[in-house]
Amino acid sequence: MDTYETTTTWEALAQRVRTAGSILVVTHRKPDGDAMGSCLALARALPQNVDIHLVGPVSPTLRTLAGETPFVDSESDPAGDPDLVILVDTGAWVQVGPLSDWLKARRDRIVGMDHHPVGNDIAPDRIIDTSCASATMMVLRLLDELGMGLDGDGVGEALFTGLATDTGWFRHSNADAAAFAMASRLITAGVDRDRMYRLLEEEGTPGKMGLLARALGSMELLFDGTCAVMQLTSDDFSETGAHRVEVEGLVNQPLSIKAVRASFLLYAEEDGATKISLRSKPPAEDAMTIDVSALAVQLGGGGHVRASGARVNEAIPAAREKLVDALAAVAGA
Ligand SMILES: [Mn+2]
Repeated sequence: MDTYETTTTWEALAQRVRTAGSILVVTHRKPDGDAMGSCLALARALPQNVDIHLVGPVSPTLRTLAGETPFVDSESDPAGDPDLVILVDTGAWVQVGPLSDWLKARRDRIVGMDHHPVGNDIAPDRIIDTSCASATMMVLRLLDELGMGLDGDGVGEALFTGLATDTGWFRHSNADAAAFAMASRLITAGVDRDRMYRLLEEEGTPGKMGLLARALGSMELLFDGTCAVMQLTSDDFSETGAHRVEVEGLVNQPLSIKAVRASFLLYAEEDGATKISLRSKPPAEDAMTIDVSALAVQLGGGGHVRASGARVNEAIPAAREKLVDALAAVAGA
């Protein structure tokens, strides 16, 4: 990994955005609520022609969130030749996947905003702030710098989506005073919290419940019950009729067990590789803390201390062995 730190100022970043004629927004593959919310907020708020290019899959929920705001969901190169590319909610080559060559050819036009601790030198001008609970918090900072604030239809809703989903609806340890202050500002500006909760959390499918049942059924507790490991095979997806994007959130369930300090979900991707979601609890008295971002990096992925992800180019049993080996070094002592 490259040295990953802030290389510009908000003033300079805002100036580059202000003077660009056309803008393309890109984010990590398989966009989550924060990635999508960041892209939508920029497209809805900025006065220029702003295109959004995503590498999917994009969940039905996030499609609903996008509503009338257009976006492209494709592994092909973006169309056109924008003056400026804004890379948001990631800065890692592995996360932008099929867009890598296209981005490399436009390096001097890329600016970045990210709240992850690990990344690459993709955007020469970037702001990295791991204290931000969500990337949408950084987008709001940019909009404030540009003097736009929350003006624009659906901007507040898009920003709220990133904040709410990346904090687990204000339950995770990153839901700090700044996160609540931003939520307060958004709700004061008219964001309908109840409507957002319904839209994001209560419009799921029976298939997702089926996946949850199978994930919980597969759960094993390792290292004196401190680590929960669950898995979902290709058959689990085909037999429940659930889509891969519907695993979101399932990994958090075992954290409700008192002794569990970290939870892991391995699931089979369509190409046979294994995706691993990693979560851990914040520090507590007399309890071990597990930095899952360090584990994820060992497995070729990355993320935050309490929430990370990795993709291993092997089937579940081999990926699981790698995970448990890495875990033994921190939890098995
Ligand atoms: Mn994020």
